[in-house]
Amino acid sequence: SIKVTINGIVVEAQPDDTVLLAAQRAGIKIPSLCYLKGVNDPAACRVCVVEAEVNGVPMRNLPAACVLQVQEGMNIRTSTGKVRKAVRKNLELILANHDRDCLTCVRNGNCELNKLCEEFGVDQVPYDGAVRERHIDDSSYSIVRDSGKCILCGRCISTCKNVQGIGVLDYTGRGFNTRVAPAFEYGMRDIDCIYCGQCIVSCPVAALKEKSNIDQVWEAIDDPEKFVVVQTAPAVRAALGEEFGIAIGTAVTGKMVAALKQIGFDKVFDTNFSADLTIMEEGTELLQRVTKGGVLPMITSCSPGWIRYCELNYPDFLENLSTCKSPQQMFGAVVKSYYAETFQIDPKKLVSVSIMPCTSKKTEANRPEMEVDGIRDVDFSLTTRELARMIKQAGIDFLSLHDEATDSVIGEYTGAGVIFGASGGVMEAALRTVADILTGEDLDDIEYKECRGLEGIREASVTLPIEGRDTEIKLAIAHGTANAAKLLESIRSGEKNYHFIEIMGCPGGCINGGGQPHISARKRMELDSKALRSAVLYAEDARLPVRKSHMNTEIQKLYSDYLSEPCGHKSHKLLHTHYQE
Ligand code: HC1
Ligand code: SF4
Repeated sequence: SIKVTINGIVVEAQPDDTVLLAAQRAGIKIPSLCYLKGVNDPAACRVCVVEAEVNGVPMRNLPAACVLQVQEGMNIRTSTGKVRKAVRKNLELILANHDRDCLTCVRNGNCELNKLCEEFGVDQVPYDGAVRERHIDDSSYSIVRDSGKCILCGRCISTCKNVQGIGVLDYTGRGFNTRVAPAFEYGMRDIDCIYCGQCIVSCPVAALKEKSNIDQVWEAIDDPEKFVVVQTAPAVRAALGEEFGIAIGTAVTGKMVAALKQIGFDKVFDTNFSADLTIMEEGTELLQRVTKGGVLPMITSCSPGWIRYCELNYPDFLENLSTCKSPQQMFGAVVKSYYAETFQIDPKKLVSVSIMPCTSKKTEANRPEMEVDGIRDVDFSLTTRELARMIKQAGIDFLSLHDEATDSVIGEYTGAGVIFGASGGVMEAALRTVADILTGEDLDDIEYKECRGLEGIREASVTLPIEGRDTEIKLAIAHGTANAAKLLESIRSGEKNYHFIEIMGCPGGCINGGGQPHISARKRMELDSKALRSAVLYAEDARLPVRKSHMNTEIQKLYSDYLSEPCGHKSHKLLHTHYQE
């Protein structure tokens, strides 16, 4: 290791550390806006400048700590008058070309620029010239891009290109008029964006945000003619609390249900229920494909970002996709058929709302094929962040809420449904059911640990008795579309073959979806939010009395009273879909 001195403290650093990282390990915070751990280090914002000398010789200018490599004998000062003045000046320059309507900004309260301006005492913007032309693109169902808020840090560009392997955003224009935009300034609707929202969660300001549907949902709740039901995705409970100051990695399931009831939803359900339903359908589909010579590997179809990625980039794999709709859509279809019939509610008066950790779910809910006999499965899909805003608008004191439970007859769920929200969870949930069905037993060994973790691509195999013969079933899991591409290439080339694959569009799965609460770049250096949020779901699974989808009694009743059997005629009409080339 290398010894450097930072603000008089001797710090042990690794040879390839930057000064920013070495300082962070020593508990010294250096401000920064463009740096994002593991994603972006372009020295674009120049807010992380420091004074540096090596063996007593001062370095020229003020180097940026995010790209400055540590050297033996380096002496760094992070808060001299010269540094503070430079930081303030750079912040002022950023503000000069930034829309400053902070009071009406969706990031008010968690804007990283605002926070630094406060910390550095920026109390005026002395540059009063022309500002960049503002362009707001709300052409897609999912994402709004506002060039007036953009500070050109490049975090979204790097995330889209490097993390997701997509690259639809880039710098365009020159000098003062530089902007971040899709090529030829196309609208977000018209490009190969998969609406994953990873660019939103990496944005330090409000240049990227979800397209909000809060107002339509309030309107439906206020309308006495409407019966408004809500479902919450598995991953929401693992992160919603963060919006109310609760530590990352804390479950708020019961409070979330209580808040939804106070907001005024007529019934509160859980997407975990339809995650269990998905396992019944998808598990059956897998067994049919394996025994009847269907297309293999079968690939999961719950993640709409992944589905769009596949449609746009790997159409030769469309036959491999499970025909199952996602749990979000299955839930909507069941609410407007089975539930409506059971309680004799006119499906036209039913409004089905979902709370998702995802921005792509908004686009999925609006896909033309996501309806049955002209009735939409899901009318409005909100992000976790939007739900937090509704809770605040309703004046609910979230922290003091008492836990409440979901409504019946489509509200029960098992541990298998809960873990859908973490990468590998759908695979593990499916194995629990498929193994029981094939062995005819109620197996105790249900924690498939090889499915868990955050490695980008994971492989596993299980041996199961299929048609009287012990058969090895080969499995793979990928999360984040860059990893999905790698996995698909290895299958295309013939290097690998599998029976069953889980792919989620976002790195880490839904717990790290593009609709989840923002985590500042600084926080991301300190903790692993993906691991912490995933742990919430695995802990909830372990606590639940029933942990296998086929043992969900309300799912059993749904089949006996209504659907008859998995992958039967009614299921195909309500719960399965097709894909677009
Ligand atoms: Fe997901 Fe899914 S797990 S896709 O990540 O299959 O969004 O949480 O709701 O639909 O269940 C998201 C999460 C979610 C679906 C389920
Ligand atoms: Fe790229 Fe995803 Fe953002 Fe679209 S939503 S621009 S694919 S990161």
